[in-house]
Amino acid sequence: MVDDSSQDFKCGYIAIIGRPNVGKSTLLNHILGLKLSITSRKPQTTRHQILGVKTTDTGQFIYVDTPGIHSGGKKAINRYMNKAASSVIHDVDVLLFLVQALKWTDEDQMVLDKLKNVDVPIILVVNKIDKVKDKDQLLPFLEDVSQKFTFHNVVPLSALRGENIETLESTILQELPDNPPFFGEDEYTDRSARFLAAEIIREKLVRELGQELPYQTTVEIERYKEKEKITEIHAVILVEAKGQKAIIIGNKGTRLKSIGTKARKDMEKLLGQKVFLQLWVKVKAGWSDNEQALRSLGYDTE
Ligand SMILES: Nc1nc2c(ncn2[C@@H]2O[C@H](COP(=O)(O)OP(=O)(O)OP(=O)(O)O)[C@@H](O)[C@H]2O)c(=O)[nH]1
Ligand SMILES: [Mg+2]
Repeated sequence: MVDDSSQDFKCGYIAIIGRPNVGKSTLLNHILGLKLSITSRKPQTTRHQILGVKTTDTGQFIYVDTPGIHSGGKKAINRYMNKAASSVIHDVDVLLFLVQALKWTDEDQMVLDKLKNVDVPIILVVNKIDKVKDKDQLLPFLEDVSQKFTFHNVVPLSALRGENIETLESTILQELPDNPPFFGEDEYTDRSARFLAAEIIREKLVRELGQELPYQTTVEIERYKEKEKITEIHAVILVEAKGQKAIIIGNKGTRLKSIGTKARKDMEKLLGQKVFLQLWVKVKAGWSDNEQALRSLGYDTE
């Protein structure tokens, strides 16, 4: 008998777009059921495009998490992040435009203006509905935002609590083209374990540090060696100035130690293996506003 099961199979790319902090990475992690993309309460957490692949019986969803599109911030790193987000807009099959319930800002409008002349179906995802105390306010907001553009669909949900996410996934499936799967069944990202390890450290930094400092740090993996029973990782946290180094190290090294312990635990969960993590802090002045330095640190600025 001929196996024609692949005929009904759908596969395509879905970009998750929006201003910083609306919950793009949280949504991706919830859909995948694992912590792939780093998240925090602070805006501008995600810096790179990252693919998250979910395969079901009926389709393969290739999500692209992106950095929050933002105004202000004139450094090379800001340009890099905005470009990393904007560059995928034309190259996907579906766009998820994330906003926060009851909160429409100038940056949301800026993102929508970018999306308006794109020939890709756009699903408006209204996130964080769990924060809406008075549910009567939700409907007028949904009506109001629906007027702003002819969206293919409007889906209110909570990425954090996992409310209404199945509705979103079935809405997306309808928009995906007929294709065989592009990725293997057990593949869930295009990123290396080395990249993910650096991101985990950056998440702990962003979560641990005050408002400004996270933007001035990046992480470089100097050694990544998989041994039989343990993975050995040496990482350097790069900062812009000497004072920042002292803040990260903390009193008697306590802050760096806590960052290292938390990062190591997450890495062990992700890799399913013991990790030996060594962390250093180094000053590399001006890295965030220097295209060449960014490139050497693995930011693809082309
Ligand atoms: N209450 C609530 N909080 C949420 C929800 N989704 C995300 N958050 C929180 O919002 C904050 C930002 O989430 P992220 O997923 O990092 O947001 P992002 O859009 O990826 O942000 P950038 O990477 O900076 O662009 C985190 O503190 C999340 O826990 C939600 O549905 N409800
Ligand atoms: Mg993010």
